[in-house]
Amino acid sequence: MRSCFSYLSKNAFEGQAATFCPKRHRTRRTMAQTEVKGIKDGWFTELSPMWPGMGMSLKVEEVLFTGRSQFQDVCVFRSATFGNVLLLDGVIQATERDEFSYQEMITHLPLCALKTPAKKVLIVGGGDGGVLREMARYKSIEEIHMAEIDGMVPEVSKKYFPKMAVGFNDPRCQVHICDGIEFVRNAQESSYDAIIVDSSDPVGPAEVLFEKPFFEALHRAVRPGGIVCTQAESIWLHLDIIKSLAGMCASVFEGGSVSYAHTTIPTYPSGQIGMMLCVKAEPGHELMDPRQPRQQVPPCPDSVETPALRYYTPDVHRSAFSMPKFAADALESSLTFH
Ligand code: SPD
Repeated sequence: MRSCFSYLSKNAFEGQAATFCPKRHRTRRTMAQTEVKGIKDGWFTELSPMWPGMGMSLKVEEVLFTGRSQFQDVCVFRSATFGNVLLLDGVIQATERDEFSYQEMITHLPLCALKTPAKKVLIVGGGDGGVLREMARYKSIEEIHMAEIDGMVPEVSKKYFPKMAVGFNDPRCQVHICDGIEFVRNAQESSYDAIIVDSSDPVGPAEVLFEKPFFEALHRAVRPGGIVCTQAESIWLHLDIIKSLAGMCASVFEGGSVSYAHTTIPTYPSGQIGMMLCVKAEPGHELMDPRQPRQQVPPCPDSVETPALRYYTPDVHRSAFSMPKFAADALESSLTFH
């Protein structure tokens, strides 16, 4: 098992100096000086066998950071029109311009669906801090745990994506740099109201986060009536993955429910990405339908620290579960509510 170290988020910036030294990595090189996989002639193109025959391109102004962690290549560049862009192993994780659509939806769909306000929540992955920023809006939440495998990601995010990483300052947040699967396995049974798995694609370090043993551990760790929400790829490119994920989730969350919701986002492959929402059965209670928003996201004034919501509304919540016919037909037998 990999070693795990934790810190309360308040101390994270001090901890950064001891554990993260950007000078060891290449920073602020010009395009001519830096060779980054996927960047050629001033353009980054995202190529992967997961979306064969296509590639999203962004014009690069400046490469700000490149590094190799124990797990993956990490790169940040300033784009011409989407602000700073975070790449892990050459795949876009977040851009300053459109990250909110994904971070808001993967967070507020599960938290607003809950019958009672969440008090204790877990993020697996999510090291860029976007989901953490969204969770920190809820005053009901007393504890936010994050289990992120790659310590380089939060540190890079704090430096190059300060508006996304703002939640690391929240005193309710405990960051654990460790294997998320081990963390969930060791969690107290039925202890979380909601668990959000904000993973990258199922190649490399995130592959295991799409497999049954991990979902069995998630099921154990979430409370009855609680909800697990995981990144679940695109209906345009990954119907096969979504279908087998939904089938596996249905077998693990037996007696509960499994639903797929989606959001639009221009810089993810095909401009769309989804989330699988798995509700744990609560004996003696009516099965919770996550398509209904029951909680409100506490309003917050638009500020430098935390921007007001830009994507999520209760109407968007309800409509996020409606799918085009081809996807609804393909997934009908695997989903509880659609
Ligand atoms: N194809 C990229 C999918 C990335 C999903 N995770 C993004 C992390 C943002 N917090």
